[in-house]
Amino acid sequence: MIVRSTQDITGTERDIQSEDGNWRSKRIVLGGDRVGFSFHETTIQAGTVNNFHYANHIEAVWLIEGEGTLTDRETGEKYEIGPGSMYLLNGNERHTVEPRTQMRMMCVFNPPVVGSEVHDENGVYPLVEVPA
Ligand code: 9YT
Repeated sequence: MIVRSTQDITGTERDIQSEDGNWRSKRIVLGGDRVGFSFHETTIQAGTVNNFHYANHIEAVWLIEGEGTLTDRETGEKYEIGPGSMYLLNGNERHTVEPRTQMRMMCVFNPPVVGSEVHDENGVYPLVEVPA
């Protein structure tokens, strides 16, 4: 069994800030834990525009706090999301998150994020294998 708390993660290499300062993510479970998924708490600043594309990963997001607009850039469809909303990127969709108030969300990635990934210029994470 693994037990962790926010205090164990805050300020460590598991606590990631985006280069533009728009979001911060605490990576609670990572590939190195060898359970087949990673689990993150992400906060995104109000008033920001965030283009994401996880080309190599499926992501589920459960929004706990904050509200704003989610745009599926594959279809142009827009969704108003708030506490209790979930979105599942089961088609590796390019998408944009625009919080009107600060969002806090719990995110699951399959395959797991290993921890060293940074977004490339397209907002894509490379697929990084967990070392054997
Ligand atoms: C909202 C969202 O896509 N979060 C993903 C996780 C976060 N960007 C991270 O941990 O890198």
